[in-house]
Amino acid sequence: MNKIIILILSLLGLVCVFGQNVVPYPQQITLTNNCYVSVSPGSISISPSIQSTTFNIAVERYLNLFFPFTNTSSTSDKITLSVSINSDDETLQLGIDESYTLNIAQGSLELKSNTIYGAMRGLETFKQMIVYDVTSNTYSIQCAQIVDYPRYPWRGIMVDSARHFITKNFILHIIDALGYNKFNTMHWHLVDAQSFAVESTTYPDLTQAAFGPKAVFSHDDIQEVVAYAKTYGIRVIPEFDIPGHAAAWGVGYPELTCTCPDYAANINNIPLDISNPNTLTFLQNFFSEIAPLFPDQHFHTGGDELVTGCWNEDQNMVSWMEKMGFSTTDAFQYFENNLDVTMKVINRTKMTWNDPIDYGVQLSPDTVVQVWSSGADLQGILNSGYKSIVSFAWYLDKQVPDGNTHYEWQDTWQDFYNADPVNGITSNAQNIIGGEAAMFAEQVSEVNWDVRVWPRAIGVAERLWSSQGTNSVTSALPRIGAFSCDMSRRGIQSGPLFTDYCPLPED
Ligand code: CP6
Repeated sequence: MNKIIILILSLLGLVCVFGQNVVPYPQQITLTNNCYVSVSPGSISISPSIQSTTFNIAVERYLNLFFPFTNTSSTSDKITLSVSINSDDETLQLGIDESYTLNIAQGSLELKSNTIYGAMRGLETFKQMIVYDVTSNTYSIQCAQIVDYPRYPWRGIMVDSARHFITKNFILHIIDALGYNKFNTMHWHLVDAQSFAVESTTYPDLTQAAFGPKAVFSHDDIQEVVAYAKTYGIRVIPEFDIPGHAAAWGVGYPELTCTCPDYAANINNIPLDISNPNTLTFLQNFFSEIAPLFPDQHFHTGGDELVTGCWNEDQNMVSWMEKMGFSTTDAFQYFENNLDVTMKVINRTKMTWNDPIDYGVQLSPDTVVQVWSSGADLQGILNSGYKSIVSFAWYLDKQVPDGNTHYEWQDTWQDFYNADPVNGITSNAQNIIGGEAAMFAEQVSEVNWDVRVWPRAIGVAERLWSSQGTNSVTSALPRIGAFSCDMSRRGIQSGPLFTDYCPLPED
């Protein structure tokens, strides 16, 4: 009976939210007409083929997400989602297999993947396939066959907890939202000019530059964040932004940073004093302490917006560069080379922003370069053979991206959605390994983080996961709108894209 009502309503166009609402849109989705599986709170159980504590956490999470409205008008037959996972290898690293297939038919729900991480992506899709109908107060899933895998292996958001401290709990909340969007990378911009919020046992005075005694991530906090992220298949990449943006290092250890009165008005301008060999030793010791907390292979060392004018004004730097016969570019090169040695010591692959290359510095060929400047720069960097992460079109702190014709309160999500990494790229596109939206947080704290990031970053999530041809703003609009509503039901303050009705469970 309910099925008939649903069918009639959908024909009338009153309900237009069936099945196709998955975000990011799957690579292949074949829907079966007039076939719906009725489900209701408590009717679905999940049976994985392997025993995995990590995956079980994801299973429990999704069982709690399937039915936001519990006071429904009907019950339905019990049904099991059988999850078969080929490998119990839980290694989480760049390029892991995140593919899955989902088969939804009358009396049979099947999810298949090669890894627990693929199965997690499939659970998210399955959750999104469960559609609540507000009129009949029932849930159903349209029968479908889904074959899905990501377009890019690196899909991230940069979280800046240095401009405003973000509590550990809010970091976990951010990770929830990333997982819902099938992002797999949290790039954690931990230290910048304004604060140093990472506990160090080797150099305890570093946290003199924290905003306050509670505004510090302990080693335990970091381990908890990394472990939590793993239950979503999310890698956590730390960034320590050097040699520029380094003022915070100098609060507890003044000998580490430069003195340049002409530039000091902007705290972002203060770089490390690299003329002192102790600075390099200090960094190596500190990174050796911190790296084990971040098991991912990649380690971001910033490199952006170095103010060489400050180097040219600092007495120690000036006499050292003279002694070495170094230009500021040579000095920068020397520093990046030294960081490469440190990366070998801590067994990590370096990642930087594109700026060293702009300065004429040669990065080691395995460096992952995150491009925040422009597509023209990206093309050159790809041609030089560097694996690249695209960010320039996805600056969440800019109210309106360059060339934008929309207003913040209307359609800026479209600019994020339309920014395909390969736009304007004519060669070596295979060196693009993904992208990241960046939330630099000078004017963002926990108060406005969600609404500044979402729903715009949903567009980035789809751009990085879905096929290149999934690029119609018109067809994405109702789908992403419905998903944004779904996120708000899950406690993420993601705003609407257009007029719609998004009742929350407590309404
Ligand atoms: N902070 C740091 C920032 C920015 C960068 N690095 C930034 C600069 C210009 C824009 C957005 C962000 N706030 N450390 C550059 C990567 Cl438009």
